[in-house]
Amino acid sequence: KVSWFPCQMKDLDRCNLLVTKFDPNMDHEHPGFNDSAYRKRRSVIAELAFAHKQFDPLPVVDYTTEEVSTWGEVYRQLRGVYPSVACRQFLDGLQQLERECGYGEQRIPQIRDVSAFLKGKTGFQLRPVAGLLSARDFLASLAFRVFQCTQYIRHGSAPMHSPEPDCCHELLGHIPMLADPEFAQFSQEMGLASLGASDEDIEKLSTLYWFTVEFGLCREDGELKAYGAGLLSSYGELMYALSKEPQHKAFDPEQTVLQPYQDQTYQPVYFVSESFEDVKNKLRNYSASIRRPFALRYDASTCSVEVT
Ligand code: H2B
Ligand code: FE
Repeated sequence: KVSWFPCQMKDLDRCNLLVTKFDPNMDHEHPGFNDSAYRKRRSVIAELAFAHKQFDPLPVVDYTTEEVSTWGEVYRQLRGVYPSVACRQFLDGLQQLERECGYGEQRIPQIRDVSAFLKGKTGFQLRPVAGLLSARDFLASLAFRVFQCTQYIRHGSAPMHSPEPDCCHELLGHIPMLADPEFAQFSQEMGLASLGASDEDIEKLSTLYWFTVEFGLCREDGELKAYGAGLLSSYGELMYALSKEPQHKAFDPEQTVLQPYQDQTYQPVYFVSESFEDVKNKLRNYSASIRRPFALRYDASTCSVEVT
């Protein structure tokens, strides 16, 4: 039996299953667990996401001085090391965001502005989400070039690490990459491959996503660089990933899907790609090997999926 999947953009309103694993209200280890003001603020921002419907204007958050200061701290530290550790496509994207979209230490960019920017670059757009989404719902949105984006910020006591995605992770880690056409293309292809896939195949796609989009490394003129958003938004893991400590393996989907992944601490293994072209082709071949009882076609003029 094939599970339900979205065929049009407005169907994404149903792709809202949250995973409460790292939620500050449920997880005793969360740095905000004992801070009632933080938890209250989180529910206000979560409400904005719950109330959002596709095609509504994206919500604007009036960030507090404290939130902006956490952002500034994260931005300053990471920005300082990007030129030597981030891949070229990331640096290009970030520079454009700084020039055209108000990125900087002084303010937290609004997803409304960022979404308009991305739409003009690669057709990707944002949609607010209240927290960590199920892999199936998250991947399904990518099929429509929609990136589900959290708007809250991590707790001020732990600026260098967040157990769950937050606006630093999305805006600094993911958005610059989504401004790259090649990267946008393979992100959408992973999304399309996920529609109607079995639970086992969703698990495999989610592992691939993890080791590429979240924690991927690549070679650039012989040097190791980061392109994964989980790395580019965590100073500690970024430095560790590029050091001699972890194992570095060549990216190969057949092998990568079998690698168990770590969401509690740093990865013991990272996968290195030669180029985005290479990742795109390998993912495309991998997706073609996923067996489904039907075929799909994406119609870019209507942003809808046809089942054939
Ligand atoms: N949810 C949210 N809100 N942001 C993500 O980056 C994210 C997610 N990533 N759910 C997904 C899961 C990813 O780790 C894969 C597809 O499981
Ligand atoms: Fe992410």
